[in-house]
Amino acid sequence: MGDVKLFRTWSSPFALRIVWALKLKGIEYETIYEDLANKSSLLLEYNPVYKKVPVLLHNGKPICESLVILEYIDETWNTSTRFLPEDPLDRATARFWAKFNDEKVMSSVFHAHVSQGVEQEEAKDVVLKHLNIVENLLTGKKFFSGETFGFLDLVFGWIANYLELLEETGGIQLVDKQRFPLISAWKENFCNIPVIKESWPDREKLITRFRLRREHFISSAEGK
Ligand SMILES: N[C@@H](CCC(=O)N[C@@H](CS)C(=O)NCC(=O)O)C(=O)O
Repeated sequence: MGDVKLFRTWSSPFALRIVWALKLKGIEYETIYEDLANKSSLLLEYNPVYKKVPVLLHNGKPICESLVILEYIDETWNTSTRFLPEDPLDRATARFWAKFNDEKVMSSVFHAHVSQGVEQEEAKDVVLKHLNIVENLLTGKKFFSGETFGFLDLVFGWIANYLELLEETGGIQLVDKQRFPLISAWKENFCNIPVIKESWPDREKLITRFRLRREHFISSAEGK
């Protein structure tokens, strides 16, 4: 199916979705690691609008935005297991929840991670409200789409690892087994998949990165 290249960073949770998808589909690809402090001219050429990773290059043609890339991979390499369901209503529903994850869940967690005091308490309430919605989505299911792994597991996958590191480095407690039993059970099922298990970035490196992220945001807010 041609030449596949992935522009990513070692830590991006959005890029990790694509790594998982490519590996699960058994697609050979080359990785190009970007330094976001000094973006390559190729990244700027291939993603001139957002200038972000991930970018997938397939036979020289760029595809940007992780959710778009996931769908592209699923449609292009469609002989093996499909990520998205066949039924149009189920597909639309999956896209709705993917958007909810990216626009609401992730952004509320990132905000709680870099805030302090009352602002952090308020931010935490917003995260918990979103996580309750995610918890309900998992009612009666092993994975987000049912018995088998699918598109939404790739989308919500960051919760299985990044979330606890953001909690640890942000001084907040969000997910525990009592409050979120279904997310906790899903997390275990998800992390047991070999491709997922083998692809997480180095834990200590991520902790250092998240500590720096929090310090950076707090000191810039204090400098205002
Ligand atoms: N909506 C984008 C988000 C990607 C994103 O935020 N990537 C970050 C790395 S985690 C990035 O490249 N940031 C560079 C920048 O903001 O300049 C997607 O789903 O692909």
